[in-house]
Amino acid sequence: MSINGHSARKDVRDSNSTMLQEPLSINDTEVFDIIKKEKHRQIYGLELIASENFASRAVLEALGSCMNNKYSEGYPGQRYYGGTEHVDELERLCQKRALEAFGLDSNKWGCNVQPYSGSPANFAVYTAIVEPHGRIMGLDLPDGGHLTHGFMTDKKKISATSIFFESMPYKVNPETGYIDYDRLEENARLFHPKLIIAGTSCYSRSLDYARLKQTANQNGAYLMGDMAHISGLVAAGVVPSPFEHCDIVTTTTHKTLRGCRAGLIFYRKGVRSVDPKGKETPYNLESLINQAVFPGLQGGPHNHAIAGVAVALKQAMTAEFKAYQQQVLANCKALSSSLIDHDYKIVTGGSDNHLILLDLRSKGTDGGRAEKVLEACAIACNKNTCPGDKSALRPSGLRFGSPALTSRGLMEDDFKKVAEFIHRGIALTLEVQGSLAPKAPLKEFIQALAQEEKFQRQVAEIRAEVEAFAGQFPMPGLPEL
Ligand code: DSN
Repeated sequence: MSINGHSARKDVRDSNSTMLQEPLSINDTEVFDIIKKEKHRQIYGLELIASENFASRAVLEALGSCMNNKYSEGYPGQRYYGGTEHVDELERLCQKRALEAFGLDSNKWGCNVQPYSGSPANFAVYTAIVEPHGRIMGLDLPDGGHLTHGFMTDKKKISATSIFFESMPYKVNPETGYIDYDRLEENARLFHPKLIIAGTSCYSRSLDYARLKQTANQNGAYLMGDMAHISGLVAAGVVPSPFEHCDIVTTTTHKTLRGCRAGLIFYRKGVRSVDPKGKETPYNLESLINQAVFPGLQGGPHNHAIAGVAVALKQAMTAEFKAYQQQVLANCKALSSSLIDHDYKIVTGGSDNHLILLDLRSKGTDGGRAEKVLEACAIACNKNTCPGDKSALRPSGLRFGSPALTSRGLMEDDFKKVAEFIHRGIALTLEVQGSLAPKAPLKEFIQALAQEEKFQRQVAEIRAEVEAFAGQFPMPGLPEL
C-alpha cells in the first residue's frame, strides 16, 4: 500500500468520523433550523390538540439513544438476530412496567409492547382475532370514533378496517351527544359482530364498559378497549378503566400517557368462559396477538421507542403523574365552563375527561374557518364533526384538550385566559365571515383573513398576546431541541 493510499484511507476515516460525531446544529443546519422553528411554535403557541402532549426529557433521551440501532425481530429469548441480550432486558422491563402501571396481574394479562403506534396496534388485533371479512363494530368517526375503528362513507371504504373486514358503526344520539347504547345493542343482535370496540377519539364522556361487555357477550364477541386518548388518565385512576370488562385493550403511548410515539396491546390470559356443565374455554389471545404483530404485520421492533415507553410508564406510576392527571381534568372543566360562560355550546354539556367538543352551529360558523383563525393566532386545535353534522367536509365543531398545556404548568385560571383567547379568535372568525357572501367557500375566507389589513391587524394583536402568555410557561423536553 502506497503512502498516498494510506493517507486516502485515513481521510475517509476522518471525514466519516466528523460526519458521525458532529452535532445536528452543525451537521445539518436545514433540519436543525426546522426543528428550532417547531420548538419556537411549541413554546410560544397554545397547544390544545387533545391527542398531543410534551414528552419529558428522560423519555426523549431514551428515544434518541443507541437503542435505535438494534434489530431484534422476534420476542425476548426468541430473536432472529444476535446481540439482543440488552434489548431483551429492555422489552421485558417495558412489559412488566406496562402491567404494573395499569394494576394488572401478570397471570391474567399480558402486553405486547412492539406496535409502532395505535393504528398498527388496532390492525394487529383485528388480524389476530377476526377472520378476513369478519364483522367489527366501532363508534363512527363523525360521532367521535377513530378511523381504524372501521370508517367508511356511503361512497367509499376509507379505513383498511372497512376494506378487509365488515364494519358496522354505532352512533351517538344527535340530540344529546351521548352514545346510543340501546341502538348499538339492537344492531349488534342483527349484525353479530366478532368484535366490538370501546374506544374514542373525540368523546368527552366516560364509556359504559359494563354495558358494552354485556352487548359483546350477547353476541359471543370480543370487547376491545382502545384507550389511546385516556390511557394516562386510566393509569392515574382518575377515569373508569377499560380493563375490568375488556378482553383486549390497545393504546398509543404519547397522548395523556405522555411517552414517545408507540403502541401497546394488552390481552387477557386464562379462562375466557365456563359453560353450564363447567367446561372451561381458555383465552388464546397471547399467541394470536403476538403472531399478528410479528411476523404478521411488522418487522423489527423500534427498540428506542420501547425504551421511551418504558421510561414514560415508570413516570406514570408516580404520585406526581396522578396529580398531573387530576389537573388535566380540572383544567378541562375550567376551559369548558369558561367557554359556556362566553355563551358557547359544548357537546354533551361538559366533559368527564381531557377534551371538549365545541359546537359552533349556533354561532353560524364552522370548525374549519375557526381553526384557521385560531392557528393564525398561535392557538392549535382541530376542526371536528359534531353529532348530527350532515357532511364531514364542513365540520361544525372544534376539539380542545388540556393534556399538553397542563404539562407546561397551566392551572384553572390560566385556562380561563385560554378560553378568552379562543373567544376572541372565534369573534374574529365571525367578522371575517360577515365580510363575505353567505356561502363563500373556505378558500375565499382564508384569502380574506390573509389579505385584509384590518383582519391581519387583529390577528397580530391576538397572536402577540398569546405568545407573551404562552412563553411564560416552561417547555418540557430536551434543553436545545
Ligand atoms: N390522531 C389522533 C387524534 O387526534 O385523536 C388519533 O389517532
